[in-house]
Amino acid sequence: MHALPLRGTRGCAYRRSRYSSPEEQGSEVLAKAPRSKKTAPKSPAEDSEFALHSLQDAFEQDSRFKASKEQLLDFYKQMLLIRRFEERAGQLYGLGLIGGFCHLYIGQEAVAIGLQSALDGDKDSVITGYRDHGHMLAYGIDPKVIMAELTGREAGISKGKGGSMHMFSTEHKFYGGHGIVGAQAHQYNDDGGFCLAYFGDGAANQGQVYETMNMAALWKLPIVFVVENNQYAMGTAVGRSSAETEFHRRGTAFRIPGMDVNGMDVLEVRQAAEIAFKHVREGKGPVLMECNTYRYRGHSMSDPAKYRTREEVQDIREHKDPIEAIKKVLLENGSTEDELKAIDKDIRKTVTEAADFAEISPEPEPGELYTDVLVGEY
Ligand SMILES: Cc1ncc(C[n+]2csc(CCOP(=O)(O)OP(=O)(O)O)c2C)c(N)n1
Ligand SMILES: [Mg+2]
Repeated sequence: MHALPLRGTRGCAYRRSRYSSPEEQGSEVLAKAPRSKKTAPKSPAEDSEFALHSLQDAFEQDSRFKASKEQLLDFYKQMLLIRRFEERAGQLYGLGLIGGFCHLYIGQEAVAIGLQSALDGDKDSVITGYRDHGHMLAYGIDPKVIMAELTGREAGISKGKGGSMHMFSTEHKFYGGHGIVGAQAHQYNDDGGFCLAYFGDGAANQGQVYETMNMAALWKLPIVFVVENNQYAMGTAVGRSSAETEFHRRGTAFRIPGMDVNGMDVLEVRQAAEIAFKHVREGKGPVLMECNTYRYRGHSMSDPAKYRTREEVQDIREHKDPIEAIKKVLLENGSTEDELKAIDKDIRKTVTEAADFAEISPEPEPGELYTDVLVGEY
């Protein structure tokens, strides 16, 4: 069986060498480069106070978000909506109602919900790869519109032209839904917001990711890079494709602080979001966050996932499932099984309505092929 690290809960493994704080490095460095905290360094290279582990240290001191009962319920509902939506999407694909590719987000729900629940919807933007249904649902967008997109209908969020892989909502500052993995960085608009740029463990091995990190750090761009490490890139396990499987360390060369997060725990992800988002909002430059998670289904609907054992998946489902984890917290906080069952029933109804809507909605007119292909501004 492939040894799954599913890290994020272990102690901080950063080496405190030349990137340690001046206090840690001793008086020699202190004498060389005392810097007033008020003066922003011209470039990251001049920042003698840079510490790769700085955010991780703060995170590990208090790594779980203190959610109110209402917030806990909200996280549960949103994660369950993604789960039930994706299960239904899988069925619709099986029935031939979804054409093209279809990549499900089952197992990874805590990542999108933990992070996006901390965004400022008026300012912050999101960009991601093709495994994007969950990120769209995290905005609270009507599931009908998303399901209609999957089935290529006019009522879909990209008017049926994007399908599963290319969903956009400029209204929500959600810029995709991209097939070319790893090219998901976003330029600074000087609007006070920041960009959450998701990519996978496989995408993280491409050169342009590091070109992007270099420029983002040099220009101190407000961006949080999130590696959704779901342990596989198509059929290749991380350990077989990545020389450095601790993706949060990969910003070291650019002086981008890293965070190692348990992506199966929505409260941890949300707490990490609080710390990382504060950092970028304060103009301190990019953060590289690794969320350790797992996808239960194959890479796409056409992948039988023969490269791993059923036991491996079952083990994660039984012991690490993000929805079961939040359910446990809710039950400990006074929710009842009946209450949670009623929520599930409601969500199933919403998803059935979305699927019915998608099935009966008309397809776009052929003329739609020529609209929104090139945009003047966005
Ligand atoms: C630039 C580029 N190279 C290769 C591909 C083919 N491809 C599609 S998905 C994928 C694996 C991506 O894995 P990962 O980044 O871990 O994302 P996950 O599917 O696990 O969410 C590859 C190599 C592509 N779409 N774009
Ligand atoms: Mg992956």
